[in-house]
Amino acid sequence: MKIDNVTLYHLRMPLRTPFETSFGRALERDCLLLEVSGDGLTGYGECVADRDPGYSYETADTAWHVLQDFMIPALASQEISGAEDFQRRVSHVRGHPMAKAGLEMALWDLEGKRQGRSLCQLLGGLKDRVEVGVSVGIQDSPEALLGVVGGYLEQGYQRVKIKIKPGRDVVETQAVRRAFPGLRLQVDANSAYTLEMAAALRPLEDLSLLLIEQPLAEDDLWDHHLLQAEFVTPICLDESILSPRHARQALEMQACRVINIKAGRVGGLSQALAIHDLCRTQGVPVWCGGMLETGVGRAANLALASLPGFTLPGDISASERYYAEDITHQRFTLNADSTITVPDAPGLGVTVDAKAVEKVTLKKVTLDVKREA
Ligand code: NPG
Repeated sequence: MKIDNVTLYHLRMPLRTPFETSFGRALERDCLLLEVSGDGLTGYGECVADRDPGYSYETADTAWHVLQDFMIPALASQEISGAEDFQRRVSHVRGHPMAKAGLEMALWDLEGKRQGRSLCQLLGGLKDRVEVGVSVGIQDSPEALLGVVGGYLEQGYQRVKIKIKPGRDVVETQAVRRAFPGLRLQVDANSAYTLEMAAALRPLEDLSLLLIEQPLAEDDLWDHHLLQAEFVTPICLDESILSPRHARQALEMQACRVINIKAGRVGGLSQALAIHDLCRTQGVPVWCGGMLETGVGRAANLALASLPGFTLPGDISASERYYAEDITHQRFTLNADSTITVPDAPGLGVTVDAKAVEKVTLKKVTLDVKREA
């Protein structure tokens, strides 16, 4: 691939309904859209860094800075041979996995379009539809939560994840379990507990949960190990796993029994693939996490989730669950069996709606990529 230029867009998308997690309540979702031109083609990527550093230290503004000043200049050359070459070029940038992942995604899209192959094919995905679930934010009361969960079940979602935080955990989860005894249910704490506080979560053990996601701090693998040793319910790590190395160490340390894979969090689809492969060899189930992506990132998540090791349903809901107006022409809809169909057109398999992008763009810049002789 020869890259001519990269356009960065900082988008702010209004959410259809507010989304509350243990780190805050969001009415809008920021992200960066990356448009990479080269070889007469255009590839798109989504960088999932948000406005605030709540989920991770990265924000849309830090990603903008690091992309503009360090990563995009590192593309200067005659040829980029693929994701491995890309990772090598940006290896001098410490951290900032979401920024890396956004740019890598655009290169995959470009490469897929060049070869006439879908991202699913490039990654080695096997399924043409993937099982999905819905992630439900913290609600004002257990009654309100039951109403929201019931609504999603009516729409056909067969797996539900509910967000929890200290004081808004056991009663809420018990209420959902009582109302929906056979539901595939899991909870997500987004790092809100300490090991001591997590003792309060013990009653969750009786609720046949699929997993408890990221109860403790992101940099605390060891306490997750101690907690997992006490719990029969599998602990799933999300924020703690920023690289294939972390995944290996977490498994060696028995800090979890399941891993949530998000390409953004781990520095790109190539790194997500490496974590998938590692977990698959060890028989550890993985599933595809979500970051309230637009149609661009959602397409990439569907391709990733089509890999054979993704044996649990992903946080990949239908487009209409998030945005009244998405930035792709394609809308992802839920099939009757709680699956979403994986795009099969070249690259990400979606086309970007320039008018829709314009409406939600806060700022935009086009950066020329220097050609080296
Ligand atoms: O369906 O995309 C989705 C949302 C899934 O709950 C979800 N994502 O902590 O995993 C998470 C959470 C999140 C959303 C994290 C936005 C960061 C930003």
